[in-house]
Amino acid sequence: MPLLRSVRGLFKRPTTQNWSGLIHAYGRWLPVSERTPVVSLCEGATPLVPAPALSQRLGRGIQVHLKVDGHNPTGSFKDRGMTMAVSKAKEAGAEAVICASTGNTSAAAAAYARRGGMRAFVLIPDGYVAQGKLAQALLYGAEVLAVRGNFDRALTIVREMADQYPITLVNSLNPFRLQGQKTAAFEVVDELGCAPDWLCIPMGNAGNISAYWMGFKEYHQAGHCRNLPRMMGFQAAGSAPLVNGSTVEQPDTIATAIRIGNPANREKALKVREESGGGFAAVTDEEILDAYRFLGREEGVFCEPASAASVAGLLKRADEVPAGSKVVCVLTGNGLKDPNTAIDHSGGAFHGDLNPDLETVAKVMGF
Ligand code: AN7
Repeated sequence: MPLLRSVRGLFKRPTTQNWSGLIHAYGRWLPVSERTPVVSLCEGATPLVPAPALSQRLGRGIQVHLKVDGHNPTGSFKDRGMTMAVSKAKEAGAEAVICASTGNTSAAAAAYARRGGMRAFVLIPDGYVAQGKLAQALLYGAEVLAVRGNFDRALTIVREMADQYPITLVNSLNPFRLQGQKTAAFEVVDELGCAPDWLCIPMGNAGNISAYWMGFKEYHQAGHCRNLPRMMGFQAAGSAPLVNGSTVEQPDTIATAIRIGNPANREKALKVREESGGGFAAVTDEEILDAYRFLGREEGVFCEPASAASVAGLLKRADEVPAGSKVVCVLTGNGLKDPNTAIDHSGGAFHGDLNPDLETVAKVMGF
């Protein structure tokens, strides 16, 4: 049956054959050894999806791809960092991990810590974590501590906790987090065959932009790509300390994942901007929601609001993208994380309370 075999071959994604997580795939680039007990949920190898509608909207031969990191096991890029941080914590004999989180870090920390046989403590800003993320942390078996205060306050507390008690911090201040996250840049280059001209990414604590840049630089140095991207970081206008150049005491945005006023990786991020010739900009909640809906309706991609900031930023700075450029927008988290924002802001057509008969249904459908 040669035909059947060849068709089967066509539908196989070569990169996921025997894929058993990013530490196995990229171990030689990571600070691990044979003694490291790898805690993995087969994270990584996320799709780089072409974005034809977005490319057409930009015009001038610009090609946009979406790095859909919401395909990771807990639905966000945090899994890349957490497989490393938790494996190294286990190697060091840790029995518990702690993080502050706007939601995604807590979900990832909970999943990986429990899989590694450790306890997980997560501090979240009470009332400002999307429903799906809270559900995950609880279901994975973390101890969830919701504090009256924002993320920045929670991070201060967990840093002090990790200083004073035998518990490992797994926020992006933990250097193993960024090591794991840099593999996303490797995957982009492996798939595109080069680095993009522009890399658009949302920023909260600015760990991910720093990790991507580290990955691109390492691959470049090793001769895997000839070019390096301009790193374009985007923040929500109501919480844009890296754009304004100063801490925001009361950060505010619909994109709760990046509702962060005092970024932990501020210095690193400024260095990335300088070294890459990149730029930072703020996007309003309205621009974020426009990009969020556009991705859903025109590309069939459902990301969370914070992730859409990368596309909102690209659209805002579109005039500066050179003709013929390759652009990658990082979609950091899955849209299902935040069903409430989707339902409230989809602009979708919902016809409720209908009589259960053919006539009614046909009428609503316009027949
Ligand atoms: C979907 O989960 O900080 O600039 O505590 O969840 O590396 O902080 C989340 C951050 C972008 C920003 N997109 O990344 C947390 C947390 C999503 C995110 C970011 C986050 P960084």
